[in-house]
Amino acid sequence: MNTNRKLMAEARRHLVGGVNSPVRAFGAVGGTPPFIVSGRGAHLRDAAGRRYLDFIGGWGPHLLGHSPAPVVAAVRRAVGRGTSYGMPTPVEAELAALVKSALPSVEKLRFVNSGTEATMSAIRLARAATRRDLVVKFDGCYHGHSDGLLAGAGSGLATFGIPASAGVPKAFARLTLTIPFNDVAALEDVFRRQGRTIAAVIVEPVVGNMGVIVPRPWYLDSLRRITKSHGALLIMDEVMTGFRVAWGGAQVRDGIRPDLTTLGKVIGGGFPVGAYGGRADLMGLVSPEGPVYQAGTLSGNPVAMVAGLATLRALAKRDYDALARTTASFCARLRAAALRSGAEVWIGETCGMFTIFFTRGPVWNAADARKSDTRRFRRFFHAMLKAGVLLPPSQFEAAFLGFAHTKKDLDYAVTAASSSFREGHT
Ligand code: KE4
Repeated sequence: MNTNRKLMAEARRHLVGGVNSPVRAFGAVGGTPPFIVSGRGAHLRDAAGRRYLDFIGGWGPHLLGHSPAPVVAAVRRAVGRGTSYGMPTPVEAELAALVKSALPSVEKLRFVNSGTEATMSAIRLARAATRRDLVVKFDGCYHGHSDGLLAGAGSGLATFGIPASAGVPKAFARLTLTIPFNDVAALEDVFRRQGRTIAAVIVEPVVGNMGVIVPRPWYLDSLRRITKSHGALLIMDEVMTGFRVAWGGAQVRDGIRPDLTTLGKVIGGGFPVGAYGGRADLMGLVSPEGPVYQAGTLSGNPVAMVAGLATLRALAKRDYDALARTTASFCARLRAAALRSGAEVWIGETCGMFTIFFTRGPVWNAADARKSDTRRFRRFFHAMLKAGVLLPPSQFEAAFLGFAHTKKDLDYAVTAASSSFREGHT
């Protein structure tokens, strides 16, 4: 039995599915995941010594690539002084100030340990601030695994949500309305019916969790206008897009000012960090200043804060316009390769992230994305893996491209994709 299979057999003895997050188990593509032992730049190495060109990037944190020198050095110094104190440390305010300097809508913030904690807390805050209970989310968007956000679309548009996971009480799911992304009529309809009871709309400003689906040009403006006119808060979930699609995230790039923002992934540089923040009058409702309780033993952990600070300081010097151009030209080459091989694909892309949907497209929402041929994706995924290119193991996930991917890496990926499109085509 090969090394990764042996490791998976052992892992399964102790860990559910052998993993600590479901997508890593390769359920959607089959086979055994590589057990990774090291990462450097855009490459990973598994326990069998195999090297991979990595487009998972830790699911988003590694915009600088793996083990970036300034982050490793900063963490080494920090961890030698201690790991966590349960008391305030200077570095927490330093990182918060840097985050605020990039996102003007964030006047005050709170660090937590994951994107899930960030969105869960932002929703509790929105409900307290508006004294309303309902939350609107979008089909295909994922905001972490808190009960209320594991709700799917009910029978018809804008009907009350139904649980999207076992263990979520119907009563919780009913408080979440799920409607299609990029559909202003559906948004207007839900506000016409429930406007006075909607506390907030939470949105991925570029959807990454259905594969990459970009907003239509007018969509986010409509979202801002409609929420404002009904007294509902707009929560922009930038856990994935924050500090990735632009230094200021999608909100600065696309000129939308949300009431609250959630962050994660990049801001921890690979360490467990999430954050929620926004208007000072709203954040002032959070304990200890206000009645909204939220807490965390390791929130603002100094080692994680140092990793985040070193990461953002390095990113502040990088050229995001160049990364956007690199992403666009890479995706154009993938489209051309697919066309040459006769594979019908739609590629959703934005700076630093992309998804190859095996469908003619266009893909403007989750229903479009679900038309993809997941068997074709599975064959393509494994052909790329055989060539040493590691894509996210699901048709409905974003692939991540960062500052560590060199021209040589991307040339190699295009060559591998050309033959993988052909293989998948048979
Ligand atoms: P975490 O709790 O996983 O740190 O963050 C939840 C979350 C919130 N909001 C957005 C927009 C997210 O993308 C995520 C988490 N993203 C997934 C990737 N699809 C994490 C990967 C995983 O679940 O293992």
